[in-house]
Parts: sequence; C-alpha cells; structure tokens
Amino acid sequence: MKVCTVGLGYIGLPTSAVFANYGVDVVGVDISQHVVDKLNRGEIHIEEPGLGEMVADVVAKGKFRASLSPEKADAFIIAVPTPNNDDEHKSCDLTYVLDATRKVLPFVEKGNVIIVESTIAPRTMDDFVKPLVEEAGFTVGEDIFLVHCPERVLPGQILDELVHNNRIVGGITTECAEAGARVYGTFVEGEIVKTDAKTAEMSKLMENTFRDVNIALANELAKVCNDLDINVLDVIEMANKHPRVNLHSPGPGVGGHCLAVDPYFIVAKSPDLAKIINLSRETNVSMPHYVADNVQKLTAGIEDAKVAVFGVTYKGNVDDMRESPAVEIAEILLDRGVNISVHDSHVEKSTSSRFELVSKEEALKDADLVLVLVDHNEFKVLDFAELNASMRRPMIFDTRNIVKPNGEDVAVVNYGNLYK
Ligand code: SAJ
Repeated sequence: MKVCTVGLGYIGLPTSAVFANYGVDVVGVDISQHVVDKLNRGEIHIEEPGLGEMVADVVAKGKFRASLSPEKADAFIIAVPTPNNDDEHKSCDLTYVLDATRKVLPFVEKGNVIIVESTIAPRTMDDFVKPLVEEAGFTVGEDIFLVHCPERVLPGQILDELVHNNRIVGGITTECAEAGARVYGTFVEGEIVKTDAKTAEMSKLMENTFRDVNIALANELAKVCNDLDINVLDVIEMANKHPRVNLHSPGPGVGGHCLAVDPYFIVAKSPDLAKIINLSRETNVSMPHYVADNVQKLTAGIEDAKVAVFGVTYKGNVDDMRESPAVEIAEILLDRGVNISVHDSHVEKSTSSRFELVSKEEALKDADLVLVLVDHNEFKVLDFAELNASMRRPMIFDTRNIVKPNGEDVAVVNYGNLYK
C-alpha cells in the first residue's frame, strides 16, 4: 500500500511515520520547503517523544519521503489545521481542508480512499467535501471511498496512542467505512469502530468538549472556593473519591489546538442550543485574567515587582504555544505594566512578538514571584535553594498544583491556599 498524507504537523507527521514503520510506502506533503527539507534529512521540526528516532529510521529505510506536491497513492490522508473563523461564534475554517482536497483530487484514481483526519464541524464531509469529490467526476462509495477518521491522540503520547487507541472510521457510505477501516487496520491495535461521517465528526468534537466543560467546572469551582475560603484542591480530592465523580484540574486556562478550538464548531452550528458548551468556553477563557489579577494581588506593595514566568506552552512537556493561556497571561501582565521575565526550555523561540525567552537563571535573578503556568517536569522539582539565592523575595504562584513545599523558606501559593 502507498499512502499520501497532506499536512506534516503534529498529527500528519506521526501518522506518516507510523504507517511507514509498519511497512507502508508514505509520501508526506507540506507547504513548507523548510519542513520538507528537514524531514528528508531525517530530522523533525516538532517535539514529540520517540518521533525523531522513528522518522530518522523510516527515512533511512526509504519508506517515508516528504514533498511539496501530492503523488498517486492508494489512500490520501488529510491532516491540516482547522482554525476558528473570525466570526461571531468562531465557526470552523475549512479553507485548508478544502484546499488540500482540491490539491489531491488530480492524483486520485478509482478505488482510492480519501480520509480527512482534521477535526471538522458537524456535517462537513456530507455538505462540503463530498460535493468536491463528486464535482471531480467520482461516485462516492462506488469508485472513491470517502471517510472521516478523526485523530484522537494526546500530544506527548502520540506514537503509543496512534497504535493503541480505538479509532472511529466514519464513511459517507458503508463501503467507505469498510475501505477506511482496512487502511487503519495496518497498524491500529485498538478497536476500529465503523460509523457514518457525521456521527464521527460529532463524536470527535464531543470528546474534546466533554473535557473542556469538565475543566470549566473545575475552574469555576476554584473561583467559588477561593471566594468562600475553601481549599479547592482538597474538595476535588474528596469528591473524586466517589466512584462516579471525576472533577478535572483547575489551571491557568485551556489551550492547545483542540479543546480551545473545537467546542466552538458545535456552538457555531447551533448557537441557540449549545449553551453549556459556550458558557464553559467563556469560563475557561476568563482564567488568564483571573491569574493576572491574583499575580497583582500577590505582588501588591512591592515596588517594581519582577515576575519570573515559568512556561509558555499550552501544557507540560510539549513545545506547542498554540492558544496557550500562558502566552495570554504574559501579555496581560505586560499590558498592565508588570515587569516579567519569561522562561521555557522546551521552546526555541517565542511565537509572541511581545516577549523573548530567557534562561532560568536570568528569569529568577532578583524576581519577587515565580509564576508557574505549565506543568513541565522540571518545574515539579524546582531547586528551592536556588530560588532562595537568586530571588529578591522567594515566592511561587503555582497555577498547576505541581510544586510541593519542601521546608525551605519559599512560600508556595496555589489554587488551594490562594484565599489565605
Ligand atoms: N487542562 C486543564 N485541566 C485538566 C486537563 C487539562 O487545565 O484537568 C488543560 C491543559 O493544560 C491544556 C488543555 O487543557 O491547556 C488541553 O490539554 P489536554 O491534555 O486536555 O488535551 P490536548 O489538547 O493536548 O489533546 C486533546 C485530547 N482530547 C481528549 O483528551 C478528549 C486528545 O486525545 C485529542 O486527540 C486532542 O485533544 C485533539 O487533537 O483533538
């Protein structure tokens, strides 16, 4: 089998690498010459455990190549971004998906499978992608098999989850779903569940929405407990001892290209009905301001207080700054005239034009507060003696509840004791 993937980002590249690792011939297409050249040298442009080694290996074996243009293949997999449109309800911008579909169609032949992995608004396959394929002269379900197979892998664990997670394969027809399932049968060890395209679209969106709504509940609870002088972290621990309760963790906000984006796709389709989903987004979007307000409370009275911001990615142990609440918090603090110094060793270069990244030592020097915004492993084991020696006033505001007090003279504030 030969597979042509379009989009070599956080999903397209690992997917290509895993297919190639299972003996499939893969050509991966991207619009960036830089990315294509780098991959063809066997190097990668994103951080993901194990991916560098796998790509180097499949390139060396000649099973994977990157290219600027598609080629004939048995299956085409589209894994390009679907950002929010800049409209009232932040609807799903299908430009890249539809462009990618148009781009592969000249190379498609009877019997091929076209798979969209990008997260898309409900009904996109039926209402937008299928008509494009039909305009090209194909009969979907007879001579072309069209499928939505949403990616569901967790950044940081992508290579393992690609193989072991269950996979939803939503076909435009039953024959399409069968054909899609055969493609993923190459390497998926989880269950391959066949359904129709619109059920697959909505299921994927609801997985991320479920998580977003639950995090919103935890964030709202943190605010309420803070107001009522109750330790929210203890409350969550107690409540989660119930066998059917699973409150998520409050934090500085919800980021990344999934939870902070996808729920709006549902809201935009049914704004009058999707009320909890919309309110949850509002709650999570409010968290960066809540954090900034509390930073200012904690540093009130200190002249020209310096805040060492630890972490700018959207979550721990990744290099991805997309929709990161940490970036927003840093920018809000800058807007309010707070003196900040930002450190994150997972990121080579800040994607914000408002601040540069500095070393840990430089960030800590004469700082009055360390603001932990990301649960990177190294922040879980901060050297308190170093903080004591470098900072003007050793204090930590840990928005992720990862820093454990260790007896040194460093005050640790988190959502559990913020009210004190
Ligand atoms: N977060 C919290 N509190 C929590 C859990 C997460 O504040 O209790 C924050 C994180 O810090 C981060 C954001 O939520 O800012 C999202 O992180 P995440 O780890 O929940 O998820 P993603 O965006 O890395 O990946 C999600 C996953 N979806 C689900 O778990 C339902 C993944 O399986 C999907 O494949 C991915 O979205 C996607 O691409 O859609």
